[in-house]
Amino acid sequence: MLLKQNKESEKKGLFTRLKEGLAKTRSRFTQNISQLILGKKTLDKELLDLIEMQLLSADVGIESTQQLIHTLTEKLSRHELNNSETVLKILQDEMKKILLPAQIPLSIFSDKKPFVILMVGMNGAGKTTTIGKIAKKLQIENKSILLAAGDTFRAAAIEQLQVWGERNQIPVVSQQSGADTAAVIYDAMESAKSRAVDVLIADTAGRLHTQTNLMEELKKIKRVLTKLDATAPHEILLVLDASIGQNALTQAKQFNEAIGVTGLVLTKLDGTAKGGIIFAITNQLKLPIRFIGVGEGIDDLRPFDANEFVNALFE
Ligand SMILES: Nc1nc2c(ncn2[C@@H]2O[C@H](COP(=O)(O)OP(=O)(O)OP(=O)(O)O)[C@@H](O)[C@H]2O)c(=O)[nH]1
Ligand SMILES: [Mg+2]
Repeated sequence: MLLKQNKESEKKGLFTRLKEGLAKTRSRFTQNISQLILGKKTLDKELLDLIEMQLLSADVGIESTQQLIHTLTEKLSRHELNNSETVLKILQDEMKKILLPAQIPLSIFSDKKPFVILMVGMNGAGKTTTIGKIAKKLQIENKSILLAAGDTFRAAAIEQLQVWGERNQIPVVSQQSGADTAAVIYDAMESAKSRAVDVLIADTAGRLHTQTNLMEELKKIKRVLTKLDATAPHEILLVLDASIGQNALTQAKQFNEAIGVTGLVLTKLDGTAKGGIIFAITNQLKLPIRFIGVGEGIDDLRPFDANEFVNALFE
């Protein structure tokens, strides 16, 4: 009984954090829409036009906006929009429908030993810190973990991972700065195999996507991993900074074309009013969103839940 209560209050606490994390997007996006809808006495085409404008200016994207407006327009013509609350409810339900296909959590398959996660993304997106948070979560699930310090370009990057690893008793395979990334990751993979480690998470550098050699390097890492396990890497996680809005979409397309992304992490949703980008990302990329980041703490990286996300945007 007490355990159940604890679980309930824990869940409530996490939802509150999610709500807090999404405060900026809520205050400049969904709150405006709610006010528009609830403040309007007549539910007509004009109202839908105003909603459409709000959606577009919040980076929701043309496709998702059209989908949302289309549903509302149909219901309006069928006289099914009786009151403001209904409009708001239908809008939220449609938003959940758009996001639901992206709600596929990361699963670690135990027949892959190690299960290899390759972390990619532009510099500053949040790769290294996200590795720390994911590793902690997996450690709590009793999985053994090894990290590969594959970002050998930034001098501080290797140390950042080493310090973190020491603090959390998670081993880190590294070489000196400037070393070949693919070689570091290959070494780490050999080591993970010989130690029968459950999960290997490999960090990489994130230089500008206009420099084609980053993509070439990532391809090389993939090839090298395949030599030790034909099915590796088992997950290529692209970390995207949500606060860059539409640019995140462009980046994602480039990474996906070059190396085939299998999952997304959307970070820094807490620092931005551009949270609407998640609709455009889901609609256009059709990739699972494994985690969303709404702050710097470990609990601020959470598995993506479409219902919870939309509820937090409107509450
Ligand atoms: N507010 C907030 N900050 C975040 C989030 N995720 C990451 N950060 C911060 O973003 C900054 C950059 O994160 P890193 O993990 O170093 O980014 P990176 O992708 O490894 O960057 P490079 O190593 O330069 O390629 C750090 O200060 C993180 O604490 C998030 O969800 N919310
Ligand atoms: Mg890094």
